[in-house]
Amino acid sequence: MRLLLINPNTSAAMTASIAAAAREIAAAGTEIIARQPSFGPASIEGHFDDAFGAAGVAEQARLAAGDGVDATVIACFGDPGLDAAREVLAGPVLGIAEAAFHAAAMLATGFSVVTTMSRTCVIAERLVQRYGFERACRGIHGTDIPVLDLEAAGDALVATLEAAARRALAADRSEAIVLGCAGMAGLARTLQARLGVPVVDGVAAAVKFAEALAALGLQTPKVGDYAPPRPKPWAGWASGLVA
Ligand code: 2AL
Repeated sequence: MRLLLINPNTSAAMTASIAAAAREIAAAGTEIIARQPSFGPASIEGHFDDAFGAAGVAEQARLAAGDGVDATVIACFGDPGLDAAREVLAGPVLGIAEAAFHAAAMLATGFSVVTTMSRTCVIAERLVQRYGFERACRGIHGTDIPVLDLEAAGDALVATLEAAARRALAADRSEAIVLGCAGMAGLARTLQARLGVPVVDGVAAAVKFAEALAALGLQTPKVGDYAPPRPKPWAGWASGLVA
């Protein structure tokens, strides 16, 4: 199957590392097609960044429509542009936060999210509410690690995440950790070995769920809420996308 992996930020290094993590976990027959927006911020760490990330996901989803993509993963923990991508793509579209919450809730009665900048906690909190995981998600914890610092994750950074996860597990009385950034994809196994509880990376979870949904022959419904966008005149730089 062909799996479109959209990194909603414009860091080429992060797109490459997310794609590598996805290829490591993907089935032998899964081709990972990694894309990033042609515009927007190098990392998504707040509402303004998130708005442009969503537009960038919409751009890349629209450009990939008709390319024979079987499923799509949006690899940023805010799941920006998820609904927009579902309107223009036929196959299942999964956000990594959505996938990680589902996986963690299937493993443990309660999980904690350990994320990047504390200011992104509200974005994650709103996603927990949107997806209905208020009972299972027992806490969301910022580490104030900037997203782009994850690209060169050394021992000190991993130790910071481990310490934050330990505090979260104790304070929240939870039994699983969800990593709150696509840039943490390569760290899940190390942290899981150290913590002794499930550590869910949303990129890996979304890739495996996408493969499962595609294998089940399940698609995004093209009626009602996810019907294709209605044709109408567009103005400005994005008009080429809808011509
Ligand atoms: C993210 C992420 O996954 N990618 C990005 O640019 N920002 N998430 C986050 N909580 O900082």
